[in-house]
Amino acid sequence: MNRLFLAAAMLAAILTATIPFGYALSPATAQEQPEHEVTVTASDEAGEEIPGMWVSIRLADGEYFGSGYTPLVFPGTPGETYIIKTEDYDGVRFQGWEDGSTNSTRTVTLATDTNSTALDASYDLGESMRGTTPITYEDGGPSLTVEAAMGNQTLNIWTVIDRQSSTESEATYTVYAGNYQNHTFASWDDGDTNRTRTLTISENTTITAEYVEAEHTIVIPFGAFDPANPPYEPAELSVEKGDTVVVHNVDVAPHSVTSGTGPEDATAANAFETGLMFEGDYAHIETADLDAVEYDYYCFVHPFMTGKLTVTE
Ligand SMILES: [Cu+2]
Repeated sequence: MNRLFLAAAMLAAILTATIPFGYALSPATAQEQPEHEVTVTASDEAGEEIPGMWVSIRLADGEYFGSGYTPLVFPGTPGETYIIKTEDYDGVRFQGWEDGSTNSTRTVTLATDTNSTALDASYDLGESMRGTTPITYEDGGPSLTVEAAMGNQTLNIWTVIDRQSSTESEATYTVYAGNYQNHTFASWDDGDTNRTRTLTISENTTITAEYVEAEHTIVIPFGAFDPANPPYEPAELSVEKGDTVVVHNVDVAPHSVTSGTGPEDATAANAFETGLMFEGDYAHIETADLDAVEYDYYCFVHPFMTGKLTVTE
């Protein structure tokens, strides 16, 4: 079974079970019962749901509210305005919303006479193919097979193959290798270290993404939702620029690692953001594009949870 579909199905089940009365995404709604449930889904041209598209949400004043992968459900406040932004993902490109609007950033004011809002973003899959390894793009010209391994262990990782062009004798593909649990992408078997790469082939070809254990881990420990308990372990971590930090939520509550000092920070989530992480979830923070400075971070579900990540040259 497709791992992402499975994850999305589980996520949907957890969201349905957890969100309506369990917690709120921001302090603004924490004091109130959520009265209005907002669902953001993604679908392709044929109307098939696409799980795993990244969506972020801000309040009308620009304050960061939260983010996560579709299908995303969040408790909203009637009458409140939310700014919802979709992101393209390699060959998968945003097309428009179910109301016909085509701006990837959408402003929605929640009605006061209904208690749910369903938003659906449609995407053009183009010539792309999404799935878990091993996966083969085969359509006329030379085929490309993507595999993944750590040592001699075969991995089933999330990947996207985007076909740029093809003839009978030659094809050009862009491929992407995602991170997986506590594994981090190291290189392709031909030595290329770009996570996203474009290659032109003239015969059927197999390439393997090679993984290593991530250099650093931040665990969100059991009980982290309680201010009396440690929020992150370690709460302060120093890494070398380029290292990957794996975040693992072992708590029963959903959490995030969001850069910034808190929801009122205008730069919140600008440097890094895991999105909403449920029990058992992993996320990865890539530091190659960060500055060599100290970053504060917090949890957008529980802003009292804070930590520091220091990046050194
Ligand atoms: Cu939290």
